[in-house]
Amino acid sequence: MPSSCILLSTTDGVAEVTLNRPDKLNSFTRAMHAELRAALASIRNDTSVRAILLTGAGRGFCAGQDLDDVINPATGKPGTVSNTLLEDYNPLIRALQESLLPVVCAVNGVAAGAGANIALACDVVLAARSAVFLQAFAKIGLVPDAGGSYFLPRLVGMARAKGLAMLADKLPAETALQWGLIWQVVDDDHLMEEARLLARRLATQPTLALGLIKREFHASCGNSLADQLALEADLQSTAAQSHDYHEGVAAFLAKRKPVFEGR
Ligand code: T3D
Repeated sequence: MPSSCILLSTTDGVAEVTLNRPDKLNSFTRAMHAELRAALASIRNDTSVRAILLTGAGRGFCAGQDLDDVINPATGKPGTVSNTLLEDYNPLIRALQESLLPVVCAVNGVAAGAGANIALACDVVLAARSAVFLQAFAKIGLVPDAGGSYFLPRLVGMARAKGLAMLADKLPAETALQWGLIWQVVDDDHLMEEARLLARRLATQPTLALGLIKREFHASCGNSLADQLALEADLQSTAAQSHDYHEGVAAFLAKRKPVFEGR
């Protein structure tokens, strides 16, 4: 039986997805993309799941595209990249961003090329203290993809985004935190424990509202203030119809902890 490139397990409302090609630093082949798509589809169909945790097996998080997998056997040279971008990476980045669930990423080691940008597409990114982020593209004559040219300027500003992409130097996790690229740095030995705690906490929150928060913030990057205010009013009226809003107010008034059901 072929070994699985993606591991999926669900506990306490959290679907933990592990990129699992540790010998190749979890770099992506097309087969691995297909497995990840299937895992995300099964998460979408599982109503018990209220948060996703993405991480990597072994010493790396993800080294981006598997550079062996791009070689056309007939020519011995890299083939066209557009298929894998249009059919694999772009849908993956959109699936992470458009998921109605909060997506936590535990960057357990190097995150390079598309691997770095997959992490940035998640909602809350924790990194091991030893992890590094690397926009490796320019080192092999490519440009940032998998959303890198979208996320980087928005997260760290144009000057740092250009420096990261053009120089393709390793950015240590601590600097990534200082620059606002990620949420938290955790000692290596405690990364998964902290990430699971955080994901489990998110899984007990008002899931519908968290999904709407994602929509609000993602739209804000391209909206005028007037459009954003209108969107807030629209999404707030949806949130206000939820069970969890009624529960939140009732719990506050009764001075007790709310029990959110995610609907
Ligand atoms: O289709 C398209 O091309 C378009 C899509 C593009 C998206 C992209 O992501 S382009 C960017 C691709 N990624 C890279 O260029 C990163 C390549 N990797 C590295 O630069 C280094 O491996 C790292 C800086 C990430 C880590 O370095 P280090 O010294 O810690 O590890 P290593 O020894 O280089 O790697 C360990 C093993 O993983 C090694 O295999 P081996 O020799 O033990 O059998 C290495 O070849 C393998 N590996 C690492 N990255 C990749 C890879 N194998 C295939 N593809 C990789 N990307």
